[in-house]
Amino acid sequence: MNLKHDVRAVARHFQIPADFVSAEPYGSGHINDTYCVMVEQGGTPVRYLFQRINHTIFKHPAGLMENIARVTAHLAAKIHGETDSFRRVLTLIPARDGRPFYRDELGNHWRVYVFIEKARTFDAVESTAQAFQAAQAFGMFQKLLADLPAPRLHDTIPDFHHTPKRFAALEKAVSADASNRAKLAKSEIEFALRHQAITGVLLAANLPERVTHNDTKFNNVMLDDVTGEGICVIDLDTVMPGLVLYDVGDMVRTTTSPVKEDERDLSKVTMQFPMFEALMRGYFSSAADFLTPAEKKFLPFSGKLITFEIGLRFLTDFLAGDTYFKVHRDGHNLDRCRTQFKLVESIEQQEEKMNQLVETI
Ligand code: ADP
Ligand code: GN1
Ligand code: MG
Repeated sequence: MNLKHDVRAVARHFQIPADFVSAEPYGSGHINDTYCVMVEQGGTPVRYLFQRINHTIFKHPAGLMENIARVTAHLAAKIHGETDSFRRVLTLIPARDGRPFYRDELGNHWRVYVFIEKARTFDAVESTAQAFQAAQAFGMFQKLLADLPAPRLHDTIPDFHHTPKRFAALEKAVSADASNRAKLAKSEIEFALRHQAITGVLLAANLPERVTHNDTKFNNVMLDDVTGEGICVIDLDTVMPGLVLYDVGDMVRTTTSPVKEDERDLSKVTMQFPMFEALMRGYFSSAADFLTPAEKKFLPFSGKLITFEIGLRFLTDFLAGDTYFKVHRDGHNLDRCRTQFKLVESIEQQEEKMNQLVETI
């Protein structure tokens, strides 16, 4: 297969005592370039996960990797001795020079992880048990990182979840209309403008800053093939100081609708209440002891806000000409925006019931 990058050459720069066999593009992430690499170690095939960090989006890859090295070391120390501990946290393979990444001659930054075997990610949720497991794993991730020693982690993308700034970026993209696409997204733009009032709510609520994941998409947790357990939280580029509600909101966004983020049949997009309930129960099973009453109160709202925020980002990128998220077809970002806004509506319709549920858990 003809790959975009010479992964075999990259592999030589990591501490992998084995012969390179093959590499293939892997996963469905929107940001990095991911490869599954097969090597042969003493006659046995072994897989590794290679990633090229998107440095257009992550401007300081070395600082980002410093975050990831600290976070994974902290998690590994905490779960040391548990069954299967080596599958419960991402493990970085150092480069030959001992750093947690390799910078190639083109300026690309590469990292390598141990491949988590016998587990997989899903782009759409299939059962309440999966929703419970994902939320429990993300809650545990936050809990284990609550005592990460100083210094503060780097902000890998400043204001990542600053919804008012995301809203302002949309307004700018609408007036610039760089790709002459605003006429194709009239009702979505109107929907966005109608919802401006919700953008500043969490920022005004004076909630505690914690170490959070910030990209808790359902496909960023690996579920064990045999037990279904949420075994490992992955995609750590955005682990940085944030609000736990950003994580909860993104779980609600990606784990309550039965279809993928880019589904075109909007009649299928809906916030399934049993999935929300499973998420909340899973999240409380690991996070209940550190949540404050104010954080708890905003759990359902966070689902609406983060779904709206990502919808804004898809719409902004559509208007700007698809410069941020990887797209695979015309109108892909607009399709993604539509599912998000449909989900916001579905959450609005059920928000009272969602609030009532949270009060009873
Ligand atoms: P992106 O930022 O582009 O979303 P991810 O880090 O989420 O990239 O990786 C993309 C996909 O690769 C994941 O959804 C997952 O299926 C797979 N993956 C990532 N890390 C590992 C790993 N250590 N072991 C096995 N699979 C992995
Ligand atoms: C991106 O990397 P990935 O595909 O897990 C994005 C998230 C969005 C998500 C939408 C760094 O996540 O913020 O919510 O797409 N990551 C970054 O699917 O922007
Ligand atoms: Mg991902």
